[in-house]
Amino acid sequence: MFPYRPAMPDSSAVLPDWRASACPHDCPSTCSLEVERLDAHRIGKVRGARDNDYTAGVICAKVARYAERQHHPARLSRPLRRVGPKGCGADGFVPIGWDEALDEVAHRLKAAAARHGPQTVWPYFYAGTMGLVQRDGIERLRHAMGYSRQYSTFCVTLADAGWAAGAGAKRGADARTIADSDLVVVWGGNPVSTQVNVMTHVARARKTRGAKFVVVDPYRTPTAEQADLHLMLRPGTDAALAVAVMHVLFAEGYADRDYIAKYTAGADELEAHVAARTPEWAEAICGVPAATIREFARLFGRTKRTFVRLGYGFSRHRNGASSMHAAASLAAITGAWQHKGGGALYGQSAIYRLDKTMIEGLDRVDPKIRRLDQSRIGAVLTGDPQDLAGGPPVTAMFIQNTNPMNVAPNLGRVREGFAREDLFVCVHEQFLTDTARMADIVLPATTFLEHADMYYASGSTYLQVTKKVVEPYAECRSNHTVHRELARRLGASHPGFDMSEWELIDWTLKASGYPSADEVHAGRWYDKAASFETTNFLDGFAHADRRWHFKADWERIGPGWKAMPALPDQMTNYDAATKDRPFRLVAAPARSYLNSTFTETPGSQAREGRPAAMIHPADLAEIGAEDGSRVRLGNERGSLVLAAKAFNGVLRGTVVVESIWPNDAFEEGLGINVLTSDDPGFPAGGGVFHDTSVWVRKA
Ligand SMILES: Nc1nc2c(c(=O)[nH]1)N[C@H]1C(S)=C(S)[C@@H](COP(=O)(O)OP(=O)(O)OC[C@H]3O[C@@H](n4cnc5c(=O)[nH]c(N)nc54)[C@H](O)[C@@H]3O)O[C@H]1N2
Ligand SMILES: Nc1nc2c(c(=O)[nH]1)N[C@H]1C(S)=C(S)[C@@H](COP(=O)(O)OP(=O)(O)OC[C@H]3O[C@@H](n4cnc5c(=O)[nH]c(N)nc54)[C@H](O)[C@@H]3O)O[C@H]1N2
Ligand code: SF4
Ligand SMILES: [Mo]
Repeated sequence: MFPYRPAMPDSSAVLPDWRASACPHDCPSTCSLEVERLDAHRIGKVRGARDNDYTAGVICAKVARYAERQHHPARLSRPLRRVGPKGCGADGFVPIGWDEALDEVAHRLKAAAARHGPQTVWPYFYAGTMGLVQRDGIERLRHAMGYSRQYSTFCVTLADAGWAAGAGAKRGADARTIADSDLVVVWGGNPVSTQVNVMTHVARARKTRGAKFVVVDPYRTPTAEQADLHLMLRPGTDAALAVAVMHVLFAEGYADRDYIAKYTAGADELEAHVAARTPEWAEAICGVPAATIREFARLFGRTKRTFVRLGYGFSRHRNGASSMHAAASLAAITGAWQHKGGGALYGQSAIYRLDKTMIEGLDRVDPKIRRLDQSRIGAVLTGDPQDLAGGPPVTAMFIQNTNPMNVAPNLGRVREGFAREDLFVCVHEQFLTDTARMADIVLPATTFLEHADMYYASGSTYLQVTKKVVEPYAECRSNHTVHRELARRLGASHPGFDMSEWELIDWTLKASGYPSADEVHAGRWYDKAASFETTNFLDGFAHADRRWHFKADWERIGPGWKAMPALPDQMTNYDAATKDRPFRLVAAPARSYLNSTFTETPGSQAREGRPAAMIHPADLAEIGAEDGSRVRLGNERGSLVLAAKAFNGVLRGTVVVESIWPNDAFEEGLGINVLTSDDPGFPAGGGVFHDTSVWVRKA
């Protein structure tokens, strides 16, 4: 029985008071939560909703311990002004009042715009919260003021491009049907760490159907540990692997010719193209033994109900869009899409079809205003003329929901940019992050338990509307409140600034054909799932010809299309190992952190220990190091020192550093992204966080 009950006045709260909410963090699961409310200011336990059939009562440990974060002694409680040098700790900040802080921010943004024009101001945000009102409302302020636009490239750009090339729209098979599969392939993702709910559905398939479970990943992740077969490949070589699997599927009669004729385009050319690309050819590139590639291809070919869960990780390479297109194409060769429990899923964002005009101020977008690439923040702030698109320097920033001084690539250059004395920065945050330390003014932000919002899931089909569970901590204010306060001071007008959070949610839902905010909230979630026929594209894929495209039309997707192979193939333009930089670094997410979030909570810190470089014992021996040695990793961008961890769950030549640790967890004060490149991936940009060659020496 679900113990949720409607809100009661505090005085009568004798029984545990569980309130419904949704996880706001940047994770495809967007779990439905139940939060124990101890009183108007304090929460107790957090658990997953059992009667939501995607969450199914399971959430990750870091969110189950949310009280640690919510009531953390280091949470920001008041607006702060920096009096110490840029990058200083809490000691270098003094508390100020909200009016003084907001007046100052407005004054500095106005002064910057008066000097250089409005495009000198760069509002900067990402997905620290996935709530549409609190995350995306900054866009309304931007567009109403004519500030520089942002091209958001940290996360999904490469994967989106690769999936779109094949399917035409970002939607796919229903994750709940994983339970009906006979073979589940997790390709380039690590759901045990990054979206635990996938594993619930995999466990069901294994238990009830004896399903096989295959993982494709450069290292033995906690997910790979559970697999029947782990294809341990070199980073950035997924296309070679996928193409060799195609070779076997065609050559050994596993291709579903009827399905291919009805639902796909380009199969003849593809078959001819892969004929020479044997498992032996792929082994030389990806490092997976040819016999293992054949074994996997035959399993894939024999099984009708094959579900491919595509992660983001393998797309974070310069060639990642091509890898995504190649891996995603396998299900269209065997026709797995026709069977319940078959098909592929990368993300469901396209199913929700929300009208975001009011939240984002889309009616005020001026396409003539330049768009600055989020991942190129180092180049933008250090004045690269190409990145500035011929416009003025960026001299003022307002930052919410992201921590670029830690998570952005080419971190040395990012720090150089933030260190500029002529740059004004305001950061609205829950904690004094590495980015907040570079700010002139820091504003304290509410958490998802202290404001209303709406969320949709990428990994499932649920849309959720939430209300605050407790009162805002100390003087914290929501993002929306700050947008309104700044709009008033800056003279930005838009009807969205006159609405409450709830009114924005309600407007958006009604304009998009959903029930009202109150109705969706009362139902706790709204399932946007389509019929099996539609989720599995049996009524056609989302291209004009209704077919899966084996031959990608990259020109429609991005300006870097000329570098792309139209048919799935191994692209060579990535940061391959060289004699000087013989290792390939994968900077994968840590299980107990979520990007840079939760790096402050004691439970997560205790589980993660310290930053470590996981290296094959034979490689360690070759550099004269051993388990626990201090090693230095470096390349042309910089270097850093960390502890070596002998690990035989990688191929030789691969190094894995789970992240994203705060900068001060490292001896020299800069984190792992000092090594990662801000080169845009092909063909439309995108962060290449796992595409890095490095040297490793004993420190
Ligand atoms: N605990 C935890 N959960 C998270 C996050 C976190 O930081 N920590 N981050 C959240 C965010 S923002 C996102 S986008 C998602 C991402 O979730 P995932 O889809 O899981 O993607 P990544 O986390 O980037 O990487 C996952 C895996 O990709 C592998 N990988 C890297 N390069 C390659 C390659 O070339 N080929 C193959 N086959 N695999 C490769 C890595 O080794 C890693 O195991 O997770 C979200 N959830
Ligand atoms: N080395 C390496 N780097 C990576 C990655 C990797 O795999 N390896 N992954 C990349 C990816 S996929 C992503 S998505 C990015 C993500 O990087 P970020 O966007 O920085 O992600 P988070 O750490 O989740 O969130 C940032 C901040 O948002 C704040 N926040 C949360 N809710 C609110 C709110 O309601 N209001 C305000 N004002 N602030 C809030 C949190 O306190 C947190 O400090 O990192 C990228 N960087
Ligand atoms: S698994 Fe993801 S969505 Fe679910 S509680 Fe953890 S971080 Fe939130
Ligand atoms: Mo992400």
